Amino acid sequence: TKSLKETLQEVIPAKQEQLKKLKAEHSQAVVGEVKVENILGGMRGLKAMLWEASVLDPNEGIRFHGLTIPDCQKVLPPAPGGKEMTAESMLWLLLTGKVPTPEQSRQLSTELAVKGELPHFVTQLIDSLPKTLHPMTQLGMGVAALNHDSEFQAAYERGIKKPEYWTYTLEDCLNLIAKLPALAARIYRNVYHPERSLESVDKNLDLVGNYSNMLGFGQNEHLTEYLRLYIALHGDHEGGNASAHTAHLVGSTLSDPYISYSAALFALAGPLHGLANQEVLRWQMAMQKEIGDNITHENIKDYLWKTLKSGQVIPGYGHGVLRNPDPRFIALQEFCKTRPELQASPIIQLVQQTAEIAPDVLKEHGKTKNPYPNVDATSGCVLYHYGLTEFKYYTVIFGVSRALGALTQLVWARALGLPLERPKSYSMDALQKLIKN
Ligand code: AMX
Repeated sequence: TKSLKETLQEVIPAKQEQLKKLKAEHSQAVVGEVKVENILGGMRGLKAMLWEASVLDPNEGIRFHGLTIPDCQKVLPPAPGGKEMTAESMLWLLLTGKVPTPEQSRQLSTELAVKGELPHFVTQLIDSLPKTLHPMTQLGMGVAALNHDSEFQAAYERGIKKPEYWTYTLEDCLNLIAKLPALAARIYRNVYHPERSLESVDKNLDLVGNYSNMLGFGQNEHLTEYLRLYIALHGDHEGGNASAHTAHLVGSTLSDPYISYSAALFALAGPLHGLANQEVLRWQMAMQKEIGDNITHENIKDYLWKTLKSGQVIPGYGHGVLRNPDPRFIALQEFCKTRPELQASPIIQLVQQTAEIAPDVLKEHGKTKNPYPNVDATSGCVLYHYGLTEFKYYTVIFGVSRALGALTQLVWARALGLPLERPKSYSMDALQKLIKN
C-alpha cells in the first residue's frame, strides 16, 4: 500500500503541469468582471482564488474533488466498528483527490496518533490560561505556539529549494492535525472539568476516536460517530470563506502552517462565521425558555420576528454563497433521523421545527439572499443532547475540523508554487475616478 506522501508525490506532477498549461495558454482569458458592488460587498461572487480540494455550488452545495456529501458517505472508509467516514479518509481525499483504502486510512490514523501528544511547553502554556478566556482564543494561541517545532520554518532558514517546500509543509500540516485533538481536549478539560484527568493518545484509535476519548466521551459511541461525521463534513467549504481564506493569505507569505492556521482560527471565531453554532444553541435555548412547554408554530414564528425586529440575525440561517438548504445541514439531520433517542430530544425537535418555519419568516423579512438553514442551525443540538453541553466550546470542534481543508490547500499552494496574495485596493475617491474613466 502506498502512503499518503507517496500518493501525493504521484498526483503533484499532473497538477503542476495543469497549472503550467493554464498559465501558458489561458492567462488572458476572461472569466468574470469586477463590479463596484464586488468591491463594496465584501468581494462576494468575485472569482479570484485558486482552491483545489472543494468547490461550492450555490444551489447544490459542496463537492470534495467532485464528490457530494452522500458520495463521500458511501465511499470513504469508516473507523473499525463504525459507520461514519473518518477525518483521516476525508483528509486523504482532500489532499490527493483519491479515495483511500481502509488500510491506507488506518495507516494514516496510526501515523497521526504517533504524532499526537503535545510538547510540554504547550501544555504548560494552555494550563496557565484563565478558565474565563474563550476556548477559541486558547486554541489559536496553542496552535500558534506549536510553530516552535515547524519543520518548514527550520528548513526555510537552512535554505531549501522551492520544489522541496511542500514536503516540509506536509510534515507540519500532519503534525498539526495530529496534535489538535489533544490540544482541543485539554482546553475543554481545563475550562469545564478541571477535576478530570486527561486520557493520553491511544495508538489504536482514529483521530476523532481519540478526540472523543480525551474529551471524556470515549464510552459514548453515538457521540463519537457524530463527531466523525461532523468533523469530516466541516473539513472544507472551498477557499473564500473567512477562515480558509485567512489561512491561504497568511500562508502565501510563507508563514508556516501553524501560524497560518492560527490566524484562520481567529477568523473562524467570529459570530458571522464559526461562532454561529455557539450562537444557535444559545438562541434556541432562550427560545425554549421563553416559549416553555407550549411549543407551537405561532410561538416559534413570534420568537423569530422578535429576534429580527430587535436587529439581530437568525443564527444558523443564510450563507455567503449557498442559495439552498445546506447539504451538510441535511446530512446531520439524516443522522438524527436514524436514532430514536435523538428524535425524542426536545432541543432537536425544536431545531427541526424552527427549520420548518424560519425560511418563510426570513423570506417575508426580505433581506437575506438565502433564507435556508446552514450547517450551524443543527450541528450543536446533537452535541448538546449527548452531554457536550458547553456551547462556548462548539467552535473549537469546528476549528479542529476546518484544519483538514485549510491545511490541504497550504500543501497544494506550496506544491504549485502559488504566489504571495496581494489584491488591489482603492479609496472611495480613487474608485470614483476609476468609474469616471
Ligand atoms: N437573519 C437576519 N438577517 C440576515 C440573515 C439572517 N440569518 N442572513 C442575512 N441577513 C441579512 C444581512 O445581515 C444583510 O443585511 P443588511 O443588508 O442590513 O446588512 C442582508 O440580509 C443581506 O445579506 P446576505 O447577502 O444574504 O448575506 P451575507 O453574504 O452578507 O452574509 C451570513 C452571510 C452567513 C454572514 C449571514 O447570512 C448571517 O449573518 N447569518 C447568520 C449567522 C450565521 O448563521 N453564520 C454562519 C454561516 C456559516 C458558517 O460560516 N459557519
